[in-house]
Amino acid sequence: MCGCDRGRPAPSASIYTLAPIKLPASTSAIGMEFTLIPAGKFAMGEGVDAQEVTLTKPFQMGVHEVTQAQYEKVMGVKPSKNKGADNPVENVSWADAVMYCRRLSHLPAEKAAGNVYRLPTEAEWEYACRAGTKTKYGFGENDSWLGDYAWFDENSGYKTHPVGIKLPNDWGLHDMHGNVLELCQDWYGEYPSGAATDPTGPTSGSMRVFRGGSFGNLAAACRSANRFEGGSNKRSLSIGFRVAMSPSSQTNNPTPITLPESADSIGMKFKLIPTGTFTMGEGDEAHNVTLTKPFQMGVREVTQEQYEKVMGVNPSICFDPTSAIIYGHSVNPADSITWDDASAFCRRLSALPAEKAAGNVYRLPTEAEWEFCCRAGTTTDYSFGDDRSVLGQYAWFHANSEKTTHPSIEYSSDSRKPNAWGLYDMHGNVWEWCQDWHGKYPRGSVRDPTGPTSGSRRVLRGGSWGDSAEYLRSAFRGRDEPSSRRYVIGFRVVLISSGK
Ligand SMILES: [Ca+2]
Ligand SMILES: [Ca+2]
Repeated sequence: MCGCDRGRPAPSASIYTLAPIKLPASTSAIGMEFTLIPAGKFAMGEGVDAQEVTLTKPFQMGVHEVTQAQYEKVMGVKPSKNKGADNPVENVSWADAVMYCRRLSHLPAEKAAGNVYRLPTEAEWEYACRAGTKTKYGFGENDSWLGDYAWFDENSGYKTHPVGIKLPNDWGLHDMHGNVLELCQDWYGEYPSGAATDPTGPTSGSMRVFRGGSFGNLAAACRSANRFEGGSNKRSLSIGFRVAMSPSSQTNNPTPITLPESADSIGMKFKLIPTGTFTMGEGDEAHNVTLTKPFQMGVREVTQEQYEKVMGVNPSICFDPTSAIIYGHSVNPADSITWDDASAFCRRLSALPAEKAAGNVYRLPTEAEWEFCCRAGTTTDYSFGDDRSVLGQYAWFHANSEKTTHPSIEYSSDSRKPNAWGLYDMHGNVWEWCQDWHGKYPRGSVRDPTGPTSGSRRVLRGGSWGDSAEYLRSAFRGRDEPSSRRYVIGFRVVLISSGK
């Protein structure tokens, strides 16, 4: 890119920590340009809020905001109000942008290359915007230069303009200031206090982060550190996005969080799940769900041993002779359990003297609780990312199960990996009954949903040892009649306190 320094004084060493550098460039299958952003350390935020942030992994950042042509190529629709093939796409929500990233990642050429597209984290966005600067803008402090770099309220005519007309920053990125506000991956929240490494924002929230200001904002609102917030479904003609890209090998490790753990009188373990808001479902069904009450989620599926202890019978068909020899009983998940059986198990377990004395009440998870726990803060197809090639590390499914369930205990050597909240087999092993009747999701944002008041089938989640990868996705909804008894179906339970 030539002409980068036009209209701007030579940078002084006291303002710039890095001289302009030419970073490696690349292009996606649909012609989107990227620049490789190096790993590094920077001061995020401004004034008293500034925090040292370290980004340990290099990533590719879109050189431009996603254009209307690039959006239409992947999504097949033209939602923008201010039309122009090379103008940034706008009038898209956070949920739309996430779906765009997912579909782009699934294009055959991108999958083959192992490219996973996503929204940048807020830290990545600011790091890329600053491009090594510590100043108000990515080019320095002077408001009067902003017009060379950005479309904002003084020069935009109150509309978007084709991307890439204004000067790029020192890392070659255009329109980081102005044109459209850019969606970030994170929930909006207070920054963590102290230094942070690869921060991804709060684990839950009600608002998403938008950055960089837009054609409609004053200069000051376009600052590198300025934050906007809005709901996941908010659409506006000043909101668009750019995408980041990482190789699939880098996107499989959401940061694990250690939640408080407890055990009950029959040896089941539970994690205390925090309250929070998340985007449930996918595509047109995506909607914000807020869970206002903490609950404890079973770390694993209920085992055959635990089921028999409470119910006196074991209807399971899958049997693991090795575990029976080693442990004296089958520690595989209970299978061939009807919804009615699973509900009866919860009632009987709650009525055991030790459980009553402890004030413990058991029930099936609601569908919303189940998906919240399965996602563990992620927005990807699976709780570990979008890369199906590593599904076998986390789940028993048709490709690795050898047509049976597998032990559901912590000391099993062939246990699959847990999700970031320490929950096992949310994907695969056995389908898990949820409390809800199956039905259409409500529209808009909801709190503590419990599903339709009546129906003919109950919700099943997570897929099983007999299913292909598609059915194991965090958002995939299975369903069956409450009396259905199939050897791919089991359950896990939620524990709440009766308040005693
Ligand atoms: Ca922008
Ligand atoms: Ca499961």
